[in-house]
Amino acid sequence: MVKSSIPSPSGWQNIPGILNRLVAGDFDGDGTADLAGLTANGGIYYSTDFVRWQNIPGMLVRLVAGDFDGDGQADLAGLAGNGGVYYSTSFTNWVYATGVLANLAGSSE
Ligand SMILES: [Ca+2]
Ligand SMILES: [Ca+2]
Repeated sequence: MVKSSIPSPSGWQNIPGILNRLVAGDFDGDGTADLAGLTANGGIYYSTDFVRWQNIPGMLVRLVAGDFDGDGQADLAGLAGNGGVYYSTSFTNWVYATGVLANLAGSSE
C-alpha cells in the first residue's frame, strides 16, 4: 500500500477572488487564523470567514501580519511601492511609520 502525502484537490476549498500574496493572522481574535493578501495591482484584502474578502483602502507591494498593539488580534503592516512602511490595527486606515525599507522580514516574498 502506498500512501501519498500530496493533498487531494478535493480537500481544498476555493475562496472566491484572485490574490498573488497571502499572509495569515488572527485578525478578529477568535483564536483561529484568518487570511490577508494583495492583489496583482497592490489592492489589500482580508477575510475572517474564508468566504468574503474585505478591502482595506490603499495599495501595498509587501504585507506581513503580527500583533503590533498587543491586543491579542493580529494587525497588518506593509510596504508601499516607494518603500514607505505602513501599518494598520483598525483595518480601515494605514498609519505611516517613519522610514523607508526595501523588504520586511517574514513578508510574503
Ligand atoms: Ca480569526
Ligand atoms: Ca493587534
